[in-house]
Amino acid sequence: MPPSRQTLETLYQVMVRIRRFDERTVELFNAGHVKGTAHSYVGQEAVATGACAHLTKEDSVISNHRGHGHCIAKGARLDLMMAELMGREDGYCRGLGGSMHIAALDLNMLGANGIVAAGVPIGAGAALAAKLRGTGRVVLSFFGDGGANQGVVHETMNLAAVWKLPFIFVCENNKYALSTDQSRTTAGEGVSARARAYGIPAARVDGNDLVAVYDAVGEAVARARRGEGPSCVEAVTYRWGGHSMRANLPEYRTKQEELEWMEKDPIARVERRLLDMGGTDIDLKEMRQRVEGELEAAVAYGIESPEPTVEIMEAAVYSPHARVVEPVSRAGRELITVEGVWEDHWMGRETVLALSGRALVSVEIEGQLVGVPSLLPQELAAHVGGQPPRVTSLTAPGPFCLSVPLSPDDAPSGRWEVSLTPSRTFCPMEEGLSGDSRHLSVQLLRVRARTQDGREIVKTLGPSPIEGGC
Ligand SMILES: Cc1ncc(C[n+]2csc(CCOP(=O)(O)OP(=O)(O)O)c2C)c(N)n1
Ligand SMILES: [Mg+2]
Repeated sequence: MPPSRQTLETLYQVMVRIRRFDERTVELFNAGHVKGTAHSYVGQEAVATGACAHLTKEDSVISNHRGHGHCIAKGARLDLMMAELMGREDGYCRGLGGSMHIAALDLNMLGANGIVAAGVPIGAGAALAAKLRGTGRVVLSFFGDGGANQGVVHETMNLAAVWKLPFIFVCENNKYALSTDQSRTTAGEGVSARARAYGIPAARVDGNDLVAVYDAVGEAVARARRGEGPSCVEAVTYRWGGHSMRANLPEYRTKQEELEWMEKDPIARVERRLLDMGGTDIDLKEMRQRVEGELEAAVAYGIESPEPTVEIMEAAVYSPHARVVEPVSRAGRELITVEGVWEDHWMGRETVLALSGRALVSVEIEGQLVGVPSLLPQELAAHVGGQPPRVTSLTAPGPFCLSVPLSPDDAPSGRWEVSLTPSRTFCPMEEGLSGDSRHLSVQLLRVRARTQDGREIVKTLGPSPIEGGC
């Protein structure tokens, strides 16, 4: 059934929100506010809007790299999206994901995804969960014409059909994958023909016509809710901008082609429909102005939001280590995962001091160990000039003072290199540590070098220096 005037007005505003959001994003990207990169959805607004119009909050959507329109159509907040694009703490993913990883789980927006077509099997997993739990929810996955050629799309079509999943494949065929024309990469008649080969009903529609998309996806959603299985909708459309805001690709489309598609502007088409249904230019203007106000507030929200703290970032990078026995390593030792990480960490933190200039007779290094409760003298070895470990005297664990005698043979080139290396592997489990190697480090605080002529050169270092010179 075609949408009513009221529905069309609501959908018109969604389309304008999408367009203005991405037009503003380009400006913010050029001004350095939007981090990483972003892919504009301008030109394709009818697809996300018409498709998501049939979904409830409980239904899921899974997106791809060109995901802003999908998020907005699913009801995402512009301010949280803007903050995310700007890498700010108040963003949907605390500023850690950026444009290509926006997820709004409260809306069952399961995430954008930078891996082409990766959302398709994940979405089918969500559809399988919905089916097994009998929730009556449906899942809709967006992917591009380039994504359609990924193997996972075929695998997913096969299983979705076999298991009759409540799943809708929405392929946005915008004619290009990066700079490559679809005709150069796609055999046969494209994704809808392929879906039919798996017994999945498929429609190829004008993706710049909101009502055509609305009708086709409406049927697909109804079929999924009846328990009859997946459908595929291929929406033929066009992106007005370049592949991404950062992409610097050679010319691959003609100006004429771009202009022809801009004349098929999906928003202008809805405006004409609304005017035919009795709407006025004033109504349209009011709706656009409302969007403008919301957008400006969203931009201000993003700019005012703080950058995520190191604690937020760390918490997203590290996860608790599971005690898993790994196969015997090449060195013939059996390491559990955490030991491997720990050992690797030590190796990565080898600290080198480069001293040059006068002839030195000794160097004393003061520092502190972080994350290691105790250390025996022989466990922290000093190497001088790449020679075998040198016996050193180490006083006190925690803050330590390491004294290294030197001889002229150690630095024939006049450059003295002293590196500190823990000489054994630390097993956090055995030492009663938490198993979290994050805070393990050797920090150097001060170096005192004694010269042959009896002088002392002192260099005070920062809390975690790698190199210091006297
Ligand atoms: C698995 C994988 N291969 C390649 C890329 C690089 N890449 C990013 S976007 C893109 C083109 C995708 O084209 P399409 O699916 O048609 O989506 P569109 O950009 O046209 O919306 C490619 C090849 C990637 N991100 N992931
Ligand atoms: Mg494409």
